[in-house]
Amino acid sequence: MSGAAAAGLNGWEDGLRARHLIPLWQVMRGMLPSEPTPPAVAHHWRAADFNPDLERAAREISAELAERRVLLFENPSYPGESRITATLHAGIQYLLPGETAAPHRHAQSALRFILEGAGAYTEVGGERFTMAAGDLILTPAFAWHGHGNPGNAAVAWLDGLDLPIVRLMGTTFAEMKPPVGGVPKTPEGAAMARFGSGMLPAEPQAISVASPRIHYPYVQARGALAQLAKGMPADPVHGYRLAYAHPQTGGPIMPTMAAYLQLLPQGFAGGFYRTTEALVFSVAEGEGRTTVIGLDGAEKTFTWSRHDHFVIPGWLRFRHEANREAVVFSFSDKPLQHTMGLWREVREH
Ligand code: GTQ
Ligand code: FE2
Repeated sequence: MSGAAAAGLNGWEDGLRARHLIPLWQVMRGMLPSEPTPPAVAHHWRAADFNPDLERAAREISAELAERRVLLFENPSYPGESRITATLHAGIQYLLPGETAAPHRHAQSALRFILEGAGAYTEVGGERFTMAAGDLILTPAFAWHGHGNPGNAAVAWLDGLDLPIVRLMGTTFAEMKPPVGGVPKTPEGAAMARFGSGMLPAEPQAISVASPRIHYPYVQARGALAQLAKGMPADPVHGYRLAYAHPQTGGPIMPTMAAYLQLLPQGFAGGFYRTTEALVFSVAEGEGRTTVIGLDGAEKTFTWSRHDHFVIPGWLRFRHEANREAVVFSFSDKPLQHTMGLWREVREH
């Protein structure tokens, strides 16, 4: 093509842009890389680093004023975007004895993995769920929820929300004031009795997209892992890993987020692995390290212990090792990927 013709073409193409028309042939290669190139990076937040900041937040910011006293984990690749990966929001919520966080509801789904302190509660859809360390408690989309700590020790938990997904779809609705007369109450223990014993209501039930069980106590999940670790072979990548399940479907607990609890036996040296799902990890017990290989081939090793958090964006290679027996909680965006036919994994060992 002659220079003059190219210039004419460029002039026309620039003109198109000014009229909000984009020539796909200029941008298509960038839209269709041969494999995922996540903008997010792997990152590690040490409990020893952020714990003093939670305490300072507790001194300086009342839970009432804050509505939710949360320190968010923001991915270094997304400054100002309050997200830990492209799709997920994560942070530590902290509540002092006697504090409450008023009920509200929103389109976003949430999960809470309890780190510290017992006796606090979350109220979901009018039912109270009492927290113990290591429990998982869900807040399905649009369920009324508030938190309270009537105990005598501070409580902290990991919040995981699908906020960036809902933001992307432009479907955020929220109500910050409960209806007059309050949210209708259900007695404590009802959800567990109906959905959490391995039995289900015998009469036909509508199946909600989120698990109606809501509460997954640590004693049960941890006990199952301990039992498996006594005699079953460990998975070469994940050690002993169980997924929290929707009791009626056997599928993930929520339409956008899956969650797992895994035990890595002492001396475990996992094989390298990658998956399209982005994973946020919370260390419940023990010590170990996770090695991640970035897109640029650079290797990072996170040496972690209890209450540390780290994120592995999708499609980065990683492996876990444990010096001492470790139990690690994680959550991800797998269900949405699975629904869209996008989820993949590769085991490299
Ligand atoms: O506890 O209701 O981390 O609404 C972000 C938004 C927690 C909550 C978060 C929320 C909450
Ligand atoms: Fe909320």
